[in-house]
Amino acid sequence: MELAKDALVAMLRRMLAIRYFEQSILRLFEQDQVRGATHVYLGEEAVAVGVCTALRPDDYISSTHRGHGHCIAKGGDLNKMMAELLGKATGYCKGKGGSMHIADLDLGILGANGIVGSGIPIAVGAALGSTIQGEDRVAVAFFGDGASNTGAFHEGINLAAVWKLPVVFVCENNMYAVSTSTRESLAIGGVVERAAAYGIPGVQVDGNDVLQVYEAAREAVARAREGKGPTLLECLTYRWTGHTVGDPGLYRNKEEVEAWKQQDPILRFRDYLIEAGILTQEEYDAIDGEEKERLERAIAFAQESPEPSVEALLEDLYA
Ligand SMILES: Cc1ncc(C[n+]2csc(CCOP(=O)(O)OP(=O)(O)O)c2C)c(N)n1
Ligand SMILES: [Mg+2]
Repeated sequence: MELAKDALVAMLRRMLAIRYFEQSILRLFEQDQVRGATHVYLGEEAVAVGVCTALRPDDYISSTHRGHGHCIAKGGDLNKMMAELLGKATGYCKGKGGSMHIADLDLGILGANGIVGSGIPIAVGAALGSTIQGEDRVAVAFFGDGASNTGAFHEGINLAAVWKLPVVFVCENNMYAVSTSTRESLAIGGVVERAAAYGIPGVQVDGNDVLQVYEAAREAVARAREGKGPTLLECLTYRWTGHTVGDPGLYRNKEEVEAWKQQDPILRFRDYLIEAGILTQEEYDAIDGEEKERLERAIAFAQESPEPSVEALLEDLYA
């Protein structure tokens, strides 16, 4: 399906927002303004944006420890996200959760998650709930190549396949799980091959090509919504930085990292938009500038926000 210019620009904006959000996090972390462990999504922007563009606002996503991109792509509030990362009372979790606990149920964002693989059964549960309630909401589970080796993946995907639940399993294969290359953790050609074991379609795409991701996600979402069951979508991509902020990534060589940076998903999309005559360089620059400014405003909002009060420490406790 051809996307209108507005939709393409919205995709570009979200990819830029993710890029500037993550770059700011690296900087703010160094300045001790970001608290707690944080994993950034630089280089993987096309996956979250391509997939979320294929979703309705009331569809669900479950996320991972590397969740900022998913949240922004599904429409998350940059101010509340930034405030959460800076530990401020105006943040998504009132400054008490940090990067890996951001959720926005009104937007169908079921939450980032520090337990590798655990977003998968959460998405399957949301899809089951949607089905039981007679709704046609689809759930997307974002997860990594590493997560595809957990029990939660196999249990979740099998149940969804058997019950034909409206789930799209989106594997973000960024080639590493911390320092372990997929060369050492997969005995097959790709995570996608596992789809056959569950009797569902498996599709592998260039995860740095936002339109290719979108097109594959659109088909998988349509199939799920029609009651035909889940799809496993493997997006090949690469994380530009270390596993966590602060990891020098000594297990990868510079040439490999540089080669992937040449496949920058934002610059590739920009070049496409300009070459196809959809945007001029001037329009691109204006959009780029606006997204940079939006991010600066989010940082200012977070920095000017109050710390949580000492009394708030005992609020929102469920155990
Ligand atoms: C159940 C569980 N096991 C191990 C960890 C430690 N851990 C955190 S992230 C990670 C690697 C995840 O790799 P992948 O799923 O490929 O996601 P990526 O970090 O590449 O986005 C591991 C092993 C964890 N958080 N939870
Ligand atoms: Mg990985």
